[in-house]
Parts: sequence; structure tokens; C-alpha cells
Amino acid sequence: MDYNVINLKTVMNPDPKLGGLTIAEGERDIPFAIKRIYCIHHTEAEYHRGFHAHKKNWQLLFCPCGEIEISLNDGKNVETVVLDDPSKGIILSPGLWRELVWKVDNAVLCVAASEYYDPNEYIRDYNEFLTYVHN
Ligand code: T46
Repeated sequence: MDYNVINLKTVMNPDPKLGGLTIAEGERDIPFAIKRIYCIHHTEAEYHRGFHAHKKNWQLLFCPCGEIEISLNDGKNVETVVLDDPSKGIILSPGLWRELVWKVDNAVLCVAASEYYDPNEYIRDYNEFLTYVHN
């Protein structure tokens, strides 16, 4: 399936009370130039988001705080990746149906995207997605 789990450079402060800093550079750590970033926050545990695919948009997803399960579907197979560490990122190519499950309250999802927001670039109907990937 067309995704990659990557290790994001993370610098922990020598004083653990000061925490860490995680870095992703466009066209270096990730295979595209970043046009947009967003984050999803204040979501309660066991709630699901997503239920769509993108036609053009590449994305880096990572979870700096908490745990989020990402279920990916390419129209043939379903695979699940758990983001549970700030330094664990996932690069998603276009054409993957995704469902995201918040495993704990207030987990944060950070996303870097290759495209500006365009609602017409989303496929939000599952049958339309299957037709799209099988043609
Ligand atoms: C994705 C997953 C991981 C905007 O106005 N601009 C934006 O750039 C985005 C991303 C969203 N929105 C609006 C559209 C909706 O009214 O924010 C609202 C929530 O978006 P959505 O229902 O698409 O949220 P999720 O969590 O289902 O999906 C989002 C991204 O849209 C999507 O690209 O892969 O996060």
C-alpha cells in the first residue's frame, strides 16, 4: 500500500521537564513541498474522523501528544498504523481512504499537506472511492 512510516528527528531537552522538539522539513524529510499545515485537537477518545480519500493531496501525519489509530484502505487491502510517539510520522499518498480513531482524549494530530485546501479534491463517498481506485 502506498504509504510510509517515517522517523521524525526529535531533540529531547537534557532537562526532561522541558520536553522535546520534533522536526519535519519539506522536500527533505518528507517528499513534497508543504503548502498547508493544520492540526486536529480537543477530540474525545473513541471518536472517528476522516472517512475520505484525496485525489491529489500528499500528507504527513504525526501525533505529538496521545495516540491515534489510522486505518488505511487502497480499495483492496486495509492496514492500520498507530501513531503513539511524537517521532513517528506517516506519509500518505493520494488515493487512500482513511479513518482515524482517537484512542485517548485530546490526542493531537498534526498534518502537513502538499496542496491548498480544495473540497473538490476530496472523495467522501466510499462507493465513489472504489470506482476511482479501480478505474
Ligand atoms: C485528512 C484528515 C487527517 C478547512 O476549511 N480547511 C482545511 O484545510 C481543512 C483540512 C478542513 N477545513 C474544514 C472543512 C470542514 O468543515 O474543516 C472542517 C473539518 O474538516 P474534515 O471534516 O475534512 O476533517 P477530518 O478530520 O475528517 O479530515 C481532516 C482533513 O480534512 C483530511 O485532509 O486527511 O484530517
